[in-house]
Amino acid sequence: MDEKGFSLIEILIAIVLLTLVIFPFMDVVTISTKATIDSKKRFKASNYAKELLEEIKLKKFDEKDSKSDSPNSGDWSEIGSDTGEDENNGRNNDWDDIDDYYEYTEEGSGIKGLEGNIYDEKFYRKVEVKYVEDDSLEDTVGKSNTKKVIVECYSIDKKEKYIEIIWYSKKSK
Ligand SMILES: [Ca+2]
Ligand SMILES: [Ca+2]
Repeated sequence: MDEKGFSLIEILIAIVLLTLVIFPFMDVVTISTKATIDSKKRFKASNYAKELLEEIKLKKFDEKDSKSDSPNSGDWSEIGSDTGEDENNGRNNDWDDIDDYYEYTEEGSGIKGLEGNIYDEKFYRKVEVKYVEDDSLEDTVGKSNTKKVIVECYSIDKKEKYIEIIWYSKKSK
């Protein structure tokens, strides 16, 4: 055997050792790459959800909420968009109060801008709006001076919910 070269056994041992060293490392790389992609997606999703909530926050508490009259809880409108208000005209054109966003969904389309233009097909948002008890914030069947708004953002490929933001809008009598 040539003392200066490597024997077949030595080469085989070297390959086995390299494999043992490299493979776990590759796993780590794969996992951390996945984690990075995931956290980037989560970051995007949370921004989309916040963006929509900020839009909702700019709206009136209720359809009947105006400066000219001062309605109390019994006079508030039913949850949902109101007569003549069509989402297809763009959220910003027709929707003027918080609960117009009731059951809003971008599932099947993707993130939509104010005028209905789709700008990210990898995510979608959903909104729920309901009256809750003013003090306990528990769900209520009647009307109250508090509305609960839930904005969620999902990834379209995995149907996974990335974020859910809850906001309570309170209207003093
Ligand atoms: Ca409205
Ligand atoms: Ca409404």
